[in-house]
Amino acid sequence: MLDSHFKKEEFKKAVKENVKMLYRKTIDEATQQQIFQAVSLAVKDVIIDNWLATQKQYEKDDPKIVYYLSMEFLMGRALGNNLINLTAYKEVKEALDELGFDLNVIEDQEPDPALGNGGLGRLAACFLDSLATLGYCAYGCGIRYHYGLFKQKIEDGYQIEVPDNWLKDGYPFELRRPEYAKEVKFGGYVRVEYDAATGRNRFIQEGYQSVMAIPYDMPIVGYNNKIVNTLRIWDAEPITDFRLDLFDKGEYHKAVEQENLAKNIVEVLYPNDNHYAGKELRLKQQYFFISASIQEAIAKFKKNHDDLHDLPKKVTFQLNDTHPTMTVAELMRILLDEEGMEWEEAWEITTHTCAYTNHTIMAEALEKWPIELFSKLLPRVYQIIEEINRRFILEIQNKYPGNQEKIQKMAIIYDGQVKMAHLAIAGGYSVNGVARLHTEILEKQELKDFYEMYPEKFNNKTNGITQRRFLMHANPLLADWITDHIGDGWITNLPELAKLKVYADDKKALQEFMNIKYQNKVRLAKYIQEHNGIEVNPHSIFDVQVKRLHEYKRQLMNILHVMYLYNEIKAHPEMDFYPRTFIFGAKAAAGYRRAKLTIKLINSVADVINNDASINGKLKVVFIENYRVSNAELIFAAADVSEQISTASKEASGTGNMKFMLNGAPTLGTMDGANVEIVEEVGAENAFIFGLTADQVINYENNGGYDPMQYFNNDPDIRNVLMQLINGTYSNGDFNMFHEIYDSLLNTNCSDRADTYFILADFKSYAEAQKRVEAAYRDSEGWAKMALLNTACAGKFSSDRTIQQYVDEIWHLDKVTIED
Ligand code: GLG
Repeated sequence: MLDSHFKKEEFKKAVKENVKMLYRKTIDEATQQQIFQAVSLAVKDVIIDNWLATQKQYEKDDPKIVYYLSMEFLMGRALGNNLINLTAYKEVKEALDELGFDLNVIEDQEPDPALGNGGLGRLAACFLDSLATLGYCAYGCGIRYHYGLFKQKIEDGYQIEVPDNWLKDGYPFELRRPEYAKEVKFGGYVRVEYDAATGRNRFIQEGYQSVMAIPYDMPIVGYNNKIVNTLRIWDAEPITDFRLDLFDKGEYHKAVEQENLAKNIVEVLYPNDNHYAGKELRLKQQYFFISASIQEAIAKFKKNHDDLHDLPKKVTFQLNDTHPTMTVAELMRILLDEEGMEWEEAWEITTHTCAYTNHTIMAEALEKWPIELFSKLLPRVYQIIEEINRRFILEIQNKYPGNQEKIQKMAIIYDGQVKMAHLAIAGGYSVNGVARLHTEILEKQELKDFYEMYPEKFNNKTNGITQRRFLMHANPLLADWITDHIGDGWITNLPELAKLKVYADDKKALQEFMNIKYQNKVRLAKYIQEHNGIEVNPHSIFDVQVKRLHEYKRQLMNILHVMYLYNEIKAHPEMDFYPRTFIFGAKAAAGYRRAKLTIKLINSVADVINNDASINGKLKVVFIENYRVSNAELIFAAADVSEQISTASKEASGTGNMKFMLNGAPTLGTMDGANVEIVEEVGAENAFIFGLTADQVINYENNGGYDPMQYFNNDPDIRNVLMQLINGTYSNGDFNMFHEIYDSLLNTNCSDRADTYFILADFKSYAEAQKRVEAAYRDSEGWAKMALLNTACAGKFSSDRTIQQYVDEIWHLDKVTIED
């Protein structure tokens, strides 16, 4: 494809032309940002041809479409990834070299579109990459937040949130599509009108406010197949055609409100991961993008099909968590009110078109909306949900006559609240978890009643990641080395990595493998030096935990263990200790106090340890500021040890765990989420597993009997570390600074049970697993083998595999190829 689309000289010319057209400058006068814009436009030009061709092919083939509906798409930078998928990366690098520019530096000019928080949003981005690469017709549908996830600054060890104005220089890869604008209505009331012609009631929303949803399209380039799919994110604009002269003074005020509604609605992404805040604006955001997306999907369907009863044959709406669950009611509204269908037929269509993915069992993440808020904002949608609920309760009563408890537990509306997960399950044909263990817990525990009622709806889809970004782009040295040894089939067929197993005993290959790791560590060390001013030793073990900061992920256990190691080194200076660098990266939700205090603790411990000359650099602690997709790529490539230490049962899957594995870092972790399947693939001897099992944790939670104080009383190491939280060791003598953390582990004067996440229960087995890591690392050949086997066994964790399973078992899409 390169030959037909990419000619180096033409490309260089295009860049020069773009600089001239855009900035009235010659290329040597342009800033790096301007070069980035010019290069991106030249790349977009190539993409647009493929984009058009793809749409033509779709029109011709009329394949089934999946709409992946998600409040979050954590895309990361597009330029490098697009070049990789166009198979033009190396050529463009050369072309830019010849012009006197460094592609890496140009890539660094791109803002990191952070329209997501963490795993859920990044999964959506990986899925889009795989859908395009596998040749399936898919649209991502989301929101064009003007401010993505905040940028994190660390000041005096504390997290400071800085707004992320990612659109300030203009984003070259997006395309505004005003011709597809949709009106979305909020508030007002529903007038019921009898229609004599049909003998039915009509429901008309009146006295509402509305906004226009304007789509912006971003191209999603498939790997080397000319397919370009679309991520469609909706912006909001005020309805412009209101005539001020028609408004008397009172209504002028209304018009301004309408304008503000548009401004506010897409302003900012809520910075919560695995936690639901229950804000009205969030509910507005949900309905805004769902209404626009579903209206558009129906309009598109109607363009070339005349019977809406065929919708399930041609369309699936995949709900990424409960955030888009409004889809069920909005689709019903359109079918009933706008298409004039009867309830039964509308319900039949809806329940064969919607499918729901659950991403967490954390109770605080479950969305429940107060009836008053919901019905006021969305009066007609609420009526429909009431009717869905009424019929659903009848169904429960039919199945379990006289069982009031079932109704209490399963109703969609109960106790003054609308329960979005229940609506998603009742209103769709599929419910999936994101790793085998997670799906089992849903079936046996969290969604037990629903599983009993609809076992056929439940299925598992273990998450995956795209190797195009997280190996090819993130780790070019390793990618090339792999291709030299086993060919490049792995780029679109990751299980081919298994061919690397023959090198597990090949000394030369192992040496090369570890040498690449070393070079990646040097690259990261340079980044850390530049960004943190900390010098780290690339010969030390790089032990990494990067992910959102959350108590269940237990960054706290990690740093408490670092404190323990430091105590050991101080107490036994003669002890043989392999140098370690503990690397953290994590954003905490802006309102999550305890998580933010944990960041402060990590930085305070880092301060003390990094400045203690007496330990001869044996221990370093680094907190990487503003962890995000772009620096994640550097970090995964450089990691020796992958910390996946969540309380068993709490991490639904994890995807960072897979990125580390792919880049040759063994997992140090609990039997949680997809760690279970990672260990199954690579073998327990090539991972470091510790801690309570999910069953043990659930058993404590259900039956009680956990007493953290017992560890404090009986274990002097643990006691020492905990006392250091309140004796000023890491707070310049301030006893109070970390008292809350101490209390959270031991005291029940906090609202929740002490040590909710079983840190003290797992501490010793974690420390012991860390000892095994050290011993294993000392055997450099054994370690190299383990690292290489992790890469070789990562084949299962491609999002290509995950998507193929969604296609085979849920979506049933048709494969498309672009004809020349
Ligand atoms: C979740 C979970 C992760 C999961 C991710 C993608 O916490 O364990 O890997 O979604 O399914 N709420 C999340 O970010």
